[in-house]
This record gives sequence, C-alpha cells and structure tokens, in this order.
Amino acid sequence: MIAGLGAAGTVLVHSTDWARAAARVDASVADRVVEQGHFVNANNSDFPWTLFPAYASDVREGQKLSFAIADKPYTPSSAEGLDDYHCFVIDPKFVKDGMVTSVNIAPGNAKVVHHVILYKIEGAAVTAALEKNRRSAGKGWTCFGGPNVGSPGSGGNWLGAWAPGSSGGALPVGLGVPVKAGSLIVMQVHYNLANGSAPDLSSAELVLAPEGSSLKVLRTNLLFAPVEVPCAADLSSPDCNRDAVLIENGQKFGAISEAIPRFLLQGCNRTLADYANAGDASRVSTSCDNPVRTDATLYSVAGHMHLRGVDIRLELNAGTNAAKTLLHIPKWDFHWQGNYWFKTPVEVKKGDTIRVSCTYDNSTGNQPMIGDKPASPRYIVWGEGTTDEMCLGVMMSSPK
Ligand SMILES: [Cu+2]
Repeated sequence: MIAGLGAAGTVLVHSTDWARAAARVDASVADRVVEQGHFVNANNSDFPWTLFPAYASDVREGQKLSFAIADKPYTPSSAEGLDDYHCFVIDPKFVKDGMVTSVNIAPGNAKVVHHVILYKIEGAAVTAALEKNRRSAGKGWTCFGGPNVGSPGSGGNWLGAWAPGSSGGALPVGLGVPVKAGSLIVMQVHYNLANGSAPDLSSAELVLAPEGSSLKVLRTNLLFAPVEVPCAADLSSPDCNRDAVLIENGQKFGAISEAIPRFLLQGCNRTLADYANAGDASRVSTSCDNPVRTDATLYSVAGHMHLRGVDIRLELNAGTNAAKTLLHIPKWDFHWQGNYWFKTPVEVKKGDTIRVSCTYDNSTGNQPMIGDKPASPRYIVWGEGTTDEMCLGVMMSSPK
C-alpha cells in the first residue's frame, strides 16, 4: 500500500486565493527588508530582485493535485540526536508525462518541521522506493540526505521545496518542472526535535499544466562549498576534534556523512589548512567556485545554512571583470530561506562559475539553543543535523 495519497482531482485554481497569499508574503518580506537591511547587490544600486510570488498574477487553470504525508499525523522521533529525516511515498497517479507549474508545500507543524523537499522518483528508483515503503509497512523510512533510492543528486530530482521563509506558488510564466507517467513523489520532511516532538501532517499541492501546453523545463541546481568550522582556538574539548565529530556523524547519519566533507574539500580544491586559523571562531568563511555545465537561464536563487551561519553570497564569475552578485544575505536568519526571483532572468554560459560563500559564527557566545540550554561548541562539518551546518545555494534554471 502506498501511504499518503490524498484527494486528487480536477479543480480550478481561484485567483482570489493567490492574491491574498501574495499580499501577505509581500508585506512580511518587505518588513524584514526594512528591519534587517538584508539585501545588497554588487553596486548597491538597483534592487535586483523582485519579491515572491513574482508571477502570482499569472494563475493558470490546470489540474490541482493535493496530498499529505499520510492519512494521519506522524510523530517524529530520533533515537540519536535531535533530527528525524523521514521519507513518505506518494503515488500521484500520473498517467501521462506532464509539467508542474505550481508547487505549494504546507508544513504541518512549525514547531518541528525544518524543511520539506519533494523528490521526483522515476524509472528504476520507483521499484526501490516501493520496496522501501513495503518494508516499512507503508510508514516511510528514515532518509538523511535524500530518498536514497538511486535517483540523481544535485537537485535534478527536486520537484519543489519548503524551508522557513519559503512562500511557494506559481512558477514563472512559460516554465514547468517535468514529471513522468508512472513516477512517484517522495516527500522528505526534516523534523528538528530541539524543542521536543509533536505530531505533524504536512501536505502539498501541485498544479499541472493543461495538456498541450508547451513549456520550457525548469530545474533545480544545488551549489556547494565545504563546511569546516573549528572551535575557538582556546577550546580543546573532544567535541572540538574534527575526527571525533566525523565518527559521531557517521553513527547518526550513516557512512556517507563521513565522506561528504572530504568530497567537498576535494571538489573545491581546498585543504584543512585553509580553515586552520579560526581565532575566536566568530567569523569563519568558506567558498567554492561551482562550474556552470550548460548554457542556461537563471530564474531564482536561494541560500541555505543552519543556525551558526551569518552571511551567504552567490556570485557569478567572481574575481573577473564580469562578476555579478546573484544573492547576498549579510545577516543570515534561518527563517529566510525563500527563493528570490530575478526581475530579469540571468543568462549563464557553460564555463562560467558560480561562487557560493558562507561565513559562520561558532564562537562560544553564539551557540544554538537546545531546549533551554546553549549547545556546547563543536567542530562543525557539513551535516544533516540542525546543529551541523551546510553552505548551499539553490537555483532554479532552464537549460538552453
Ligand atoms: Cu541543511
């Protein structure tokens, strides 16, 4: 049995709902811009982004598909640590190939839901996902990093995502995320239990383009940089030992979590020596030039770090005369992970680079709260836990 299929049917999208959503989102984002002065572009001149949902006026009539993680709430738990990543399988019953033009994800319980990612499961991965679901009696499975059913990485299998600050909704006019007949959707929910557990019933709503629409393909790209953030130089607890942290993460999140920090250093031409002199650890920076592999049009950018991140930047062709800042959030807030849609989409070419740069504050006075106590300082590597860190850029683009 496949858990989680909610009511699916043909209904029209009502533009009044969208207008309300747009007003609410615009107001809240605008407030934060004023309060925090978050956004700076390369020349401090024109505000390069428009605020989501930029395309809400373009409400297309199509088929709406609604589903939830399951038919009853799921209560997260974690044998080790504070994070439960759970993958739920949904059969959307796609009988034909199609294009998704709107993705709305509704986190069920804000106390515990830290992100939701919808993955497209196609081809051989369908069998693997059904088998994992069967073995869990339809309850889904623990899934750090992704569904782990052999589907491609780097964002190619993303259908949509929600994280604090996301607003979701209609995609830009003329674009859609392709879905295949017979494919499944895995809904990965990251539950953080730093404030205890609580039942959740997250859900999502997709709009499919009417048959015969000719839309360009929109896809998600992920950009990475290594995360190597030592403790302040005057600390020497076991938690501040990188090797010990890697072993602990391996036990919590599987062997791949020990390998990822090494892959990131190699892929970005870095060594640990680049991160050796952290001082009081209040400003530890990292960056990586990610190659653009195909000519494409960029439509949106987003940044992702966890609780110790303070600054994130995405820059096209950094260090050249043609350098262009795509996104800069100089006062990072975990609740600011939404997509920023370019007013004018940005053209990129094969051979260009996109540098993702992150800065963290791992000083003793800036440790995240676990319940009512601050966490003890530790060496931070790339990891799935809320108290680990990531340095991730998320873009939506259309290949030429
Ligand atoms: Cu993360």
